[in-house]
Amino acid sequence: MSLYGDILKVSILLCFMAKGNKKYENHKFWKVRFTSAEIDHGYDSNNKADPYVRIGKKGKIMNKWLFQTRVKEATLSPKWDQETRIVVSPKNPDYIIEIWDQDPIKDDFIGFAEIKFPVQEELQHLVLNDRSGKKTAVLIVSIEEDGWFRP
Ligand SMILES: [Ca+2]
Repeated sequence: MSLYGDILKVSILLCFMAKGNKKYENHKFWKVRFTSAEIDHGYDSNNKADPYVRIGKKGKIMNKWLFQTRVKEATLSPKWDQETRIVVSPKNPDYIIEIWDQDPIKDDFIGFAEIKFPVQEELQHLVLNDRSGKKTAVLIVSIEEDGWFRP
């Protein structure tokens, strides 16, 4: 009884595993490194900004934010050198990167860029625009493939 029971259990388990793997079929890890930025003009009274970057998955209604850098205070040439690893599904290849200026009450939006995976160039000079399409910053970001995602 126990042998057949075990075979049954193993079969069910394998079945679930196959299903689980199928769900994540062709999902890849990507390493995203935020190096630095050059911001075109100031957002604070000192004519500087306190910039940080965030990356998220583009959504129909809301973006899902996955990672945010530290805030660099009073600079238009922030250097973060921070890295994150994200899992990208081929069905949802659209991501968004934003730069914000941190403020005590309400942060100021500086600019954004959209990226689509797979990304071809490893080192990217991303031009970020404000919501009216005017260039506000250039972001140096390195985006590279980092293997298959195996849950
Ligand atoms: Ca500020």
